[in-house]
Amino acid sequence: MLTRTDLRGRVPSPVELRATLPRAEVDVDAVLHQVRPVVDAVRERGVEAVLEFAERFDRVRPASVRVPAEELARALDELAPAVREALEETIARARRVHADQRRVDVTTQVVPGGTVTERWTPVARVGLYAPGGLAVYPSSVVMNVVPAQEAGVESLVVCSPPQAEHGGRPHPTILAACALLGVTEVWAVGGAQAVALLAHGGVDTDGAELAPVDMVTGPGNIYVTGAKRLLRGLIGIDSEAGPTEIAVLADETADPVHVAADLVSQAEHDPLAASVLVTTSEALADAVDAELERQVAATKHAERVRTALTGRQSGCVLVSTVDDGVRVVDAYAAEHLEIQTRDARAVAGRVRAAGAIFVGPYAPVSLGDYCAGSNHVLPTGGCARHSSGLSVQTFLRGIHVVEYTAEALAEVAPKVVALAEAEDLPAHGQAVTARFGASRAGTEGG
Ligand code: HSO
Ligand code: ZN
Repeated sequence: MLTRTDLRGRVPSPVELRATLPRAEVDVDAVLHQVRPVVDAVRERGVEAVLEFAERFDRVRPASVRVPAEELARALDELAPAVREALEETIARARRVHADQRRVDVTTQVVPGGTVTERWTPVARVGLYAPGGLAVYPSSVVMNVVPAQEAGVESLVVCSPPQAEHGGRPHPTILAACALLGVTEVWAVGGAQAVALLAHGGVDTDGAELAPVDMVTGPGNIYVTGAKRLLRGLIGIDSEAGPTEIAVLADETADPVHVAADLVSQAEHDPLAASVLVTTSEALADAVDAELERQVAATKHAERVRTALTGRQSGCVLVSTVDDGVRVVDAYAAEHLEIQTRDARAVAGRVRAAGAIFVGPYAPVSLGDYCAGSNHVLPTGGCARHSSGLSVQTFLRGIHVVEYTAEALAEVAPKVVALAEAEDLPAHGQAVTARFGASRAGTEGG
């Protein structure tokens, strides 16, 4: 089922590797001409425009956009107890991991009397987007809200599309997740218009205000991503989310049933999802293929999964050694990487590019999607080469706080002046010497 690429007996160059490895092509720029008028309309006409787009795209016109507090509480009351318990466990585990990510301020004494402190300060107000439609993921609400809360973000607002079958409110499990997390501000708005409303702020039909946010995070479709691309700068964003990806690096010790199940699990998200097997064992590749046929036939979303697995973004790469495999998965930089080899932990230690690494036979990606404690908002499309997943750090800014005494400044003044002159910026030097020397004495004298 997986298209094979045989790299045994040779180690391709980095350029060749990039050209060889399968990857989905998502052209966000191609939708910008559709997204721009939506963003402009919301900037100019606020909630009025939001309601028009709701009618057009979501086929419902909510009476108001802000979700009343009692509806959040009701959604939680009506949530199935098993789902509530599972979400509570997810939240508790994620909180433990993310609480440990908090940073302490560090003060460096550069010279006697001269210090620089890096002060970690949370973003003041954050908007979190939770998709509706095909993908209703309360788990993603948890993965966005928990790191923001643990970072100390004081003001949080969640946006999610209005649903016709739920009276123009977001999906009830999204509302219930918000209630469990202690999020009290939820607005029923989706798509590009949600990102625009968060960025510009607006006033609801009943006068309730949505204050503009400093940052928007959360997964969404290509229009949401397009709006983030257009509004980046006015607001901060997390990395642009593309279709989900799993790569499995396996040798002959891997269990083909597990490997196939994990490849199917992420293919279930999206016909454009990528499932990639990198292996030293042709026998394992054959066994995984046979297992995929069996498992795909039996799975609920068989059509979507088959499209993903047979798409050009998925495939199987044969390599000579596990270390060659590490080179391949590094070049691919998967959102999720599983290591199913002998000495899996040591192999994982040699990997340099992945959004998250799942080590050994008992750490499937779907554990990480829900209950590992790790975050599941991770860099896709090769962005794991330079970016990390969502964490407390995403919501913090490190502010350098500089404190120097007169003596410490005087001591370094000639160096500031020398550099200022080398850059032909004499006023820079003057700003230092003005504090000492003749002109200072003149001022005091006058
Ligand atoms: N695998 C997805 C996250 C998710 N899975 C949500 C299930 N629900 C991207 O990491
Ligand atoms: Zn998933």
